Amino acid sequence: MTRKLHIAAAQMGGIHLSDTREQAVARLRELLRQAHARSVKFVVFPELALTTFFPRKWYDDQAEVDARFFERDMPSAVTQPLFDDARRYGIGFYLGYAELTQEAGTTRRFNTAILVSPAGAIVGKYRKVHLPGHADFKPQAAFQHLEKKYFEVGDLGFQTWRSQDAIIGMLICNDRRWPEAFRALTLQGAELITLGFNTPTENLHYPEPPALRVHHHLIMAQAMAFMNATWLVETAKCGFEDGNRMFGHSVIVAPTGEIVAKSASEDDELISVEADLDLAQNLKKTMFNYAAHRRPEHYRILIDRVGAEDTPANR
Ligand code: ING
Repeated sequence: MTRKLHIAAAQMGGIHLSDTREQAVARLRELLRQAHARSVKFVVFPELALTTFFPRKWYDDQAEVDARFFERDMPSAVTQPLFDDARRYGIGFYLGYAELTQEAGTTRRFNTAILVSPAGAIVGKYRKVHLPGHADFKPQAAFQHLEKKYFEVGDLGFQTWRSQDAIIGMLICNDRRWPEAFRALTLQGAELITLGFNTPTENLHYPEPPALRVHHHLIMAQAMAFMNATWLVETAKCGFEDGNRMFGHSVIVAPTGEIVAKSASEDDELISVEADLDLAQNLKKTMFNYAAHRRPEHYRILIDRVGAEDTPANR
């Protein structure tokens, strides 16, 4: 008897600076309603799903950033209706948002995702480890990418949780460019990895063809799912946000590395698949049987070295 879980990526179009949290939550609730209508049981919402991608802009006043873009409570009065709907439908979900918290008298700020059970309880939290971009203002750049300014590096590591008869792991956006993150989760048995993203169509550093950025996104998703023998749901917030474009191409990838569902728009759009959670069994017993084939005694360099160090001239 194989374990089936009807999963979905609930892609969002842009959220503008003038949009309210209530408007964003209303869109998430509509996507959840559509998911329920299709008998979906688990939904992955995007990264920073409650606000515009604010790290594209420099703000001098941190108090303004905290007030406009961060959540102090989750759920809050504004997001509670989403949790209530999910509980009523019996749907679990992943939600990305900007987390502000007080820990030991210090204000901490993270790019966060939570895993919520069909009972509406938060069963897991992940704080984004791989923060791309920069912390300084780049006057020459068409837009900024200030995740290193607004967020701390996540302090919860790469964890997995059992929920809905599956072992689920969470990542966020830039994490999908770092194979170590997927291996850390699947070494804990992750069989469904969830990832929300907000990826600019343009590269702020150099004129990279937009089609090439999408190509990178698609090959990484297929490769990471296959090489880690896991289902992978990657959900975009995309389209135009105050004139700044981000690409869509939300995908659901099977452990075989095949894209089994992909969004066709840059708007709010639900894509779903009845996933066989046991599809990876053969891969895990043979090709990607970690215990049989991995050789960590030769991997020390992966832990001991951060940046690349060129081979010595005399080698
Ligand atoms: N966005 C982008 C991402 O990793 C990025 C940032 C794009 C970094 C392209 C490097 C190259 O998809 C987020 N939010 O991480």
